[in-house]
Amino acid sequence: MFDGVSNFVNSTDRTFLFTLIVSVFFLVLNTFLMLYFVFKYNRKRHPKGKNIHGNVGLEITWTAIPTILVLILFWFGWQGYEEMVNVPEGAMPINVTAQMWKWSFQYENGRNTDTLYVPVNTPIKLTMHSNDVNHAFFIPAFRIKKDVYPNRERIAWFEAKKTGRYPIACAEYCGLNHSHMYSRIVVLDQKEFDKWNAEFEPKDTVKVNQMDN
Ligand SMILES: [Cu+2]
Repeated sequence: MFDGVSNFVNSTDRTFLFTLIVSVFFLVLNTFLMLYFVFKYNRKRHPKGKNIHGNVGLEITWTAIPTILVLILFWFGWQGYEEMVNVPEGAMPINVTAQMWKWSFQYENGRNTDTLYVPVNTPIKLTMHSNDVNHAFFIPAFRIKKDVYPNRERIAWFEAKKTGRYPIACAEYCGLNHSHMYSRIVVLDQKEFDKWNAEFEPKDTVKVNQMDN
């Protein structure tokens, strides 16, 4: 938690932690109250039940507190959503293709890979589509997940903040070998990325095209 591997980690983890704390707090409170009332109002101590008709103060309290909590969660969620859908201008474009059961990535210069290579501290824009069924592109360490469909273009973006290798998974059951649909993202510093990029010669593809003509 809060390791800041991508630009979405801290806001996502903050929302998760807040939800967790609120849930645990009410779980403990409700459990305690339930046991306390079972003990306090059992038949031996209170042989005769009493009818109660409403309590305005209590009703306002148990309406207002959950409403405020839900609105806080909505605010966190909305902020995160806005950040995720607004791709920064000039982000490096990469095409992502999903198919049973692998991911492939295509870069601006035409290079294709099974592993996603990106430079650190650079916004990356993913344009994703599927060749067959529904998949979901998921980088757990980056807190990004997006469904990928065969008939529609899907956009996602992120900015890696630390170099390293992180798993990419498919988060939508897509057939027999869904559980094997893993890949990897390799985040390189700018120098290493440029070196990796220079390994590829787009000329090769140009030659093939010329022959076709
Ligand atoms: Cu899949």
